[in-house]
Amino acid sequence: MLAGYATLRNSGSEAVSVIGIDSNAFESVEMHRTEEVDGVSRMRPVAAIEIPPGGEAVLEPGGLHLMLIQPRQPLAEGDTVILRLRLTDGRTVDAAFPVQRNAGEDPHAGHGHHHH
Ligand SMILES: [Cu+2]
Repeated sequence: MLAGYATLRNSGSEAVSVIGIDSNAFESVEMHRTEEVDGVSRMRPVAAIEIPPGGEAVLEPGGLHLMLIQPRQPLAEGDTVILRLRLTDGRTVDAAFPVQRNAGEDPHAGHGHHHH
């Protein structure tokens, strides 16, 4: 499993929320938030990621992130995967994510390696 990190920007004048993510590159993509509870970090699915008008939502280790489940093909560092973000207003936005090893310290990020 891979974890996805990015900064999502909203240049519009109204808040938008990402309510789902599709990708041809993965069996499924989930949105998660890592929370620390009694010193143990756990991740929980979130239904939406809200981006304020003129603002951004940061997907980062230890916070909001994407779980990229079951790549349809092996991915290597330097590859780019396209994720299609579904927004509350019905729009979709394609975002390109570069594949990196060890993108962060999130305990779940460590599962993102593909061994050949
Ligand atoms: Cu997760």
